[in-house]
Amino acid sequence: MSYYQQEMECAPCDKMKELKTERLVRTVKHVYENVPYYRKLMDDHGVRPGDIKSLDDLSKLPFLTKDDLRDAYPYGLLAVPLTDAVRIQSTSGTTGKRVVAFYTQADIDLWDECCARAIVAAGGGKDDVVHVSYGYGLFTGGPGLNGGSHKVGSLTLPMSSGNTERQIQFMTDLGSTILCCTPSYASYLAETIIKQGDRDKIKLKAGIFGAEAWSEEMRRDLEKNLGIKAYDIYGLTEITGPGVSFECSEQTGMHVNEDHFIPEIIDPVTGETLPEGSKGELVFTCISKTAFPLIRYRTRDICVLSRKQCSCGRTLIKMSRLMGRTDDMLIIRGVNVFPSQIETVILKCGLTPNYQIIVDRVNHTDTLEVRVEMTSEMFSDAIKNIAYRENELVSAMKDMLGISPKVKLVAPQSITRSEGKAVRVIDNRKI
Ligand code: DLL
Repeated sequence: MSYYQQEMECAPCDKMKELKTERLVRTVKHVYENVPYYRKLMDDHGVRPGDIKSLDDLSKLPFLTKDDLRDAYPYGLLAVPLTDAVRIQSTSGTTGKRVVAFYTQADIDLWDECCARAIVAAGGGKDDVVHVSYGYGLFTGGPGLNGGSHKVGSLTLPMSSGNTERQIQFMTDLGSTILCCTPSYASYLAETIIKQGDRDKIKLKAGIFGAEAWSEEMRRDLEKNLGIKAYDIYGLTEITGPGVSFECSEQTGMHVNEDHFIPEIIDPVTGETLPEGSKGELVFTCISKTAFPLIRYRTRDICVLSRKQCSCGRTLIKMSRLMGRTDDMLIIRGVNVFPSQIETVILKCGLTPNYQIIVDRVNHTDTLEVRVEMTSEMFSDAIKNIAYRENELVSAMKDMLGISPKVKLVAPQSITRSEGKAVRVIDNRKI
């Protein structure tokens, strides 16, 4: 293994446990002593730093939610003097108060480290040209992968998102080998590369895609269309940004950087900690950060954790591909529907991942409409085929979801492409 931090990535279980315990005990003491918000929360919960002696004691600590972050906005959860913080980043959320996260230089270094692990796991090294098309600025995607790429020693192209023609020009001129962006933007880039006849000019070998839900079918599409191996990467601003977990060559879930972030799975309704292998809400505790170390933060993301041995040699626990969010689950006429299920059906039926889900309420009844773009070949086909394909999609979606949506095939290029996170769902019931 090439990268110096690989030692902890492959650490024996007892060594990792020892490190995590020591860091947990230290972090709990740190927040209790330095953050009045935490002190009150823990006091109200009847728990003192001295009660936390082992990893089993983690469940004694109270949860933290996005509401706490909003209540404490902007400085209420800062655990170091402001003069020690060197950076803020912020969530991409569009509703309510933004959430801001703070970093000391040491926090940035460990974040870079986490992203470096992701790049190395995707086969990156000093000879690579890492093309970062995640947005830069308050969004963590650009700065995170940029820092990781520097740490690995790759040549970094800080492209940010947008200006697709220029992206492709740089990609071909400078021989980008690893593309980092959202899967929806990767899909748009692939579409444009193919349309411009530039497929043979690109030298990409890998993609590091995350920040939004994507399916196995989308992975296969991207791998085929760009001639790459596509790796998932996960993270959230509150915890650090991208690199909380990352995929390796086995591509069966993402290794969590658990020497920095302890994951748990809980029942989202009762808050009870669930055993390994259960599906539930992911909760993280930061154990090595200093400026903004959140304890038992409820992510609202749904997945499964597994310690099954990985062929890559890493012993870091794995989280499955995200199965949705507790808050993006749509309840349509009482049935739970995740946008990712709809995407799976669309791609299985040979269509492109350009779709939109529109939910409404008519006469007190929920309606679900899925607009899917036709491919250009379909568009030039006879109209009767369109009705046939729509019915085919309705029936496949009914099998997957248990309810029948209305499906409308729309003209190619008519659904707005995203350069960052795609907006897939328009829920008019909430307005
Ligand atoms: O999206 C950080 C990031 C940047 C991750 C670049 C990966 C790559 P936020 O804007 O705070 O941070 O959004 C975090 O995005 O709670 C998930 O719901 C979702 N998300 C992140 N990665 C994935 C992924 C960044 N690989 C929220 N698959 C998280 C599915 C993801 N959803």
